[in-house]
Amino acid sequence: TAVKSYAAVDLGASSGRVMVGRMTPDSLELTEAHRFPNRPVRVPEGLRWDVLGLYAGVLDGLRAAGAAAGGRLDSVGIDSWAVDYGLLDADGALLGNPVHYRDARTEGVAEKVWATVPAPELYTATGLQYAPFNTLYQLTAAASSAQLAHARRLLLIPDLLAYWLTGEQGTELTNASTTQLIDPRTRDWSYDVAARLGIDLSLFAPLRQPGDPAGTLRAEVLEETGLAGPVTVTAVGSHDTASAVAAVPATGERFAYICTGTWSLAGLELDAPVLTEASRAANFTNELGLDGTVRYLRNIMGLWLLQECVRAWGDPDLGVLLREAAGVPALRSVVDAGDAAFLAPGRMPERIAEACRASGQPVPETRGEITRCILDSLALAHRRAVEDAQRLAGHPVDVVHVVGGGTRNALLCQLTADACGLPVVAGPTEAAALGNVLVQARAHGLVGDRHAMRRLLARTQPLTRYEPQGGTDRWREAEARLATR
Ligand code: LFR
Repeated sequence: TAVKSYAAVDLGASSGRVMVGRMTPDSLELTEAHRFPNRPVRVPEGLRWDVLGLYAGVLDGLRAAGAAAGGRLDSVGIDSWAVDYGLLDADGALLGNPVHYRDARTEGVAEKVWATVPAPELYTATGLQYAPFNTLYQLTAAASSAQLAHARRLLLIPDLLAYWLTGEQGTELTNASTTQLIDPRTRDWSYDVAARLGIDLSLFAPLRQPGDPAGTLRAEVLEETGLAGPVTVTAVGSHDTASAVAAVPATGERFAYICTGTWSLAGLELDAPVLTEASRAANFTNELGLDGTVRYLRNIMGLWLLQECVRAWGDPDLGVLLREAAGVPALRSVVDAGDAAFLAPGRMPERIAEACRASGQPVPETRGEITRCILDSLALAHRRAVEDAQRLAGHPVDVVHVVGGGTRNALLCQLTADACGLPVVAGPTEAAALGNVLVQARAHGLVGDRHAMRRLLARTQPLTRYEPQGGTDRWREAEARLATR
């Protein structure tokens, strides 16, 4: 059988990469063609994405991907972080640099939105957990801006890049579901919410589903990348977390997943949303996945906490830090890794120390102690999310799949197994890129349904199993320390 080559553009909050998946119906090999930094830039107006820099990285990546695949790509797919967008004017030109979701402009905006659509009603209508950066709040924050007044189109980040590559506009559904403007029951726009909040849905291009064709690379793009045309762009789960969940190598139904990276996204794949008041109070979200599935999960601050400390410390060697952390006694102090107080950049070691002091726990001082506090806190937050999700959805699990960057962190994987009291299966690391590749392959008939995709992953990807150790009593005790704050 002929080998097919699919390029996956996968943009994370701190780096972008273009990967090549070489596939036959029963083999899958992923290689990295190009990796480039994604550095947010602070200008006087606030924190912005350098989206032209990212697009240049994508073009470099496609050139490298083509070279790796002998000049021919069968398709290209794009995924990135969620919620953020670019605005286009009537000529189709980008109006300014997309605002970063960690920008402060949404402070205090939710209360205004809730005055019009009460939070419980907003939850039943959209299924989304409260996060200050949901597109709905960003658009409300920007309501009187000159940019929005001039905007004729809003494209989410992966859709914006797809537009530049192909000239065609669309709004991919999994990522659209993070805007808080989609009804998870109908999987269509939440017309009523948008109307009441004065959000113009005609700004959005028509919805498209993962697997839909999304155009072909423009002639100029072919020329710039040296690719032989025509090259199709295929819509994938363009929310990186949707692609990562698609690549969870589960073999049954009774599993939880944790997509680790800058964030930890911990939860379940369900057939229907959970829109109860208890679910809202627990801040669980119902984002949309492949084939009518719901990604029922909670956002946890994730390795962002550690990345920000490492940045504050002037980039020491991560291996050394983790070895030091492994030598620190477990669970001396923990912080609430779900707390939005950790969202903004800056002063992270101090903020973690302050949180420990405020909850009456020993204050971690050395880098090793702070790193240990972060890893224990993440494992604890993983435990809470996995437990809460099972209870709220009535969907018990007997294994936790950890995918994404955190799979490289053996201590975090072991602590997560210990805290959950369940085996952890870690891998694949490049889950988002693999999910991206597999949805393209499926659209082109190379692999069957999403269960077949998972079986192929379980067979072809290196996975590491961690058995839970030491009982969960000490984790329950640590949990109580945060609850009584
Ligand atoms: C992970 C992620 C999360 C989303 C956050 C902000 O990369 O996409 O799922 O909540 O970034 O967009």
